[in-house]
Amino acid sequence: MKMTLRWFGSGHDTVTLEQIRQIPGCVGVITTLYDKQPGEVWTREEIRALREEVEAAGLEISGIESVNINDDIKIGLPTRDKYIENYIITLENLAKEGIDLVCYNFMPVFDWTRTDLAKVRPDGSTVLSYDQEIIDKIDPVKMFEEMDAKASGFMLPGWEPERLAKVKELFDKYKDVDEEKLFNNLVYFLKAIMPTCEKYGIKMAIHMDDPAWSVFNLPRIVNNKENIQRLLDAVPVVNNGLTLCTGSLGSNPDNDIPDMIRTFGDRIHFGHVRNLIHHEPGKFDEAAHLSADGSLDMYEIMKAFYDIGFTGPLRPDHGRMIWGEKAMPGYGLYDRALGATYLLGLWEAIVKSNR
Ligand code: DNO
Repeated sequence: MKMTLRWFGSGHDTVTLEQIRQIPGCVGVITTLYDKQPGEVWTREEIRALREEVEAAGLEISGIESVNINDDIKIGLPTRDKYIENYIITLENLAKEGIDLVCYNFMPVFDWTRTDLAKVRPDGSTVLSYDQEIIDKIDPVKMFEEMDAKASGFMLPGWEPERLAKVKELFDKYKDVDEEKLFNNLVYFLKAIMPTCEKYGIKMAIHMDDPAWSVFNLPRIVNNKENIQRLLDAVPVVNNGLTLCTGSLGSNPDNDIPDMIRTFGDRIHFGHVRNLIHHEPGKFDEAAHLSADGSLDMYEIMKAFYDIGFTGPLRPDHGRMIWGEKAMPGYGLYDRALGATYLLGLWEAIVKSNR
């Protein structure tokens, strides 16, 4: 396991590479070209500049999160082939710069969804939270404005204003896309890019749906053991793999995460580890990484990663906002650094007790 931290790039992130370098045991960043629109080609020069910046700080790029997928691919429009071609060029350019891990998601319209980005916990920290009852009352067209208004001036990952300015049109474009179509469109995309991934050794790591159920009646297909297994079987090459995200899967208490980690084994290329507190079905708050602070057992999760011989990058996912930090919701330095240290502590204990 390789400990990493997500970094949105200078100009977007309040956290610096120099700070990340000082988190003990953190060897790399998971980053992106944050200004790119889904479907745009990433040039080799742009990727190289990013890589050189990260390496100059004594870190590596351990993977990209995300190269986002254009909606035309998810919808299955004839224009998808052009965007897939662009995606392939981006993958080749990444590979030529030594990057071999790409996280992406296949959620229609909205990426991860929350109803509160700064819910106050009893200790004064703030966290992201989700309440299905609130979602049921929101007009989806207003959803972007709501998220944007709560984001303290930060652009949230996967919530590109340019794309979501046309959210009504987007919903219309998805109106005939059910789960089966979305699944087939994902398989079409994967089959088209796999030869390139196999040639260059690129691991594609799909992110789980967050939360792990349909939001605004949009289809969602990557959120439980059965549908994830179906996806792995539909394109049965190791390069078609997963970002195992405990916070996303864990939003549904029926998901047995350690069991899923052991089941998917070497198809897991990237780990997102985060804790949350379940209140009732459809209602949860994010929490500190510590097992005792939430509903997930971090020891069992890390042990499952150990048992599958996981060697890929793993990162503490969303943290609480603590100690007065002002940063992108979920992505402050302090609590994620605490999370990284805690997860590394669990890992050390697991490794040593297995000697
Ligand atoms: C939110 C993240 C997601 C994730 C994408 C992956 O904080 O978990 O935005 O990066 O869904 O494509």
